[in-house]
Amino acid sequence: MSGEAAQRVALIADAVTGLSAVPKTLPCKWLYDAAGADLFEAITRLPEYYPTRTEVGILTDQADAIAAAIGPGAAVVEFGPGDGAKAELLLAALPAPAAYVPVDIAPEWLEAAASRIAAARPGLPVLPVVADFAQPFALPARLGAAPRLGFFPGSTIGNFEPGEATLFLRRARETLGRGARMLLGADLVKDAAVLEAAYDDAAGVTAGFNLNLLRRLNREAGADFDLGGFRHRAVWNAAAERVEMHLVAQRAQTVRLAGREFRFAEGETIHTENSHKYRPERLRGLAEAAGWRAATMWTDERAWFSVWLLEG
Ligand code: AVI
Repeated sequence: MSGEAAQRVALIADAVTGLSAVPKTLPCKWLYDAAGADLFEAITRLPEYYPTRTEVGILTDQADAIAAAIGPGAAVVEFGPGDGAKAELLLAALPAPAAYVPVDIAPEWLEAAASRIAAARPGLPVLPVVADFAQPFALPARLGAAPRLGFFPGSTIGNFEPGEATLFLRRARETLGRGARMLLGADLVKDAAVLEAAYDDAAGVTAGFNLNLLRRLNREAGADFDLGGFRHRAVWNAAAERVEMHLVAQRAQTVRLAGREFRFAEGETIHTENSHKYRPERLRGLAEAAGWRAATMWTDERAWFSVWLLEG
């Protein structure tokens, strides 16, 4: 089976399971088809979406302190590199990095980061690895004994459930090996209005990103969602300390997918994403439960975002 066909089978299986559940849910990883990836890119530039520019601000303002803490000769292993922009910033700050290893399951996404870093840092070995970074994977033998630095920016950790986040950090520690370190970006708990605006922007880009999931199901899973029949909702769940994205049925309706019928009552939702926000002590506990020591946390002047150096 081709990679694309296997993806489609997995998407249909997840959709059937998720739409049969009570309450209905769909895994957020399916938000990122080509259109979804472009929409996410647009989200990172929105005035309301503070995480990207705040994290970039920390990586820029604290570059000297981060570089001093990490030291020379690090092999930077980035989990899900996107366009590689943050790695470019980090690699420019670090003294004599040994190599850059972007890791992603989608080879076409690795290409963007790999070529960006190859152009920005000629002479630096760029060694892409195609793998599901949430699972253990093998690092290129060419890294030799270079000290490993995992890099997981963007608060993507927040899209995992806390138990999954601990599991991810534990596996990353195994993959990186003894003595490795990890630079981790995590969004912090803050005012609900700031959080909800970041996930429900005035221009409607996040709404488009969420609804694109239904478009994808229509195209790749043969579903017949009426996109006008659903509306985007972002809500801060204070008890669980997470922003939730939902698609809310605007009227009672029935949707067909993979030969089945899924009924929606008016107001019923499909829960499409959780974006967990952390308090520093909670994040520290999570890292420690995964076997890391949370050595240093850098933040911005509003304490909206955190960048952590974890030691193995
Ligand atoms: C990729 N991830 C860290 C984003 C977030 O903030 O949770 C995804 C996102 N969803 C809506 N806006 C951005």
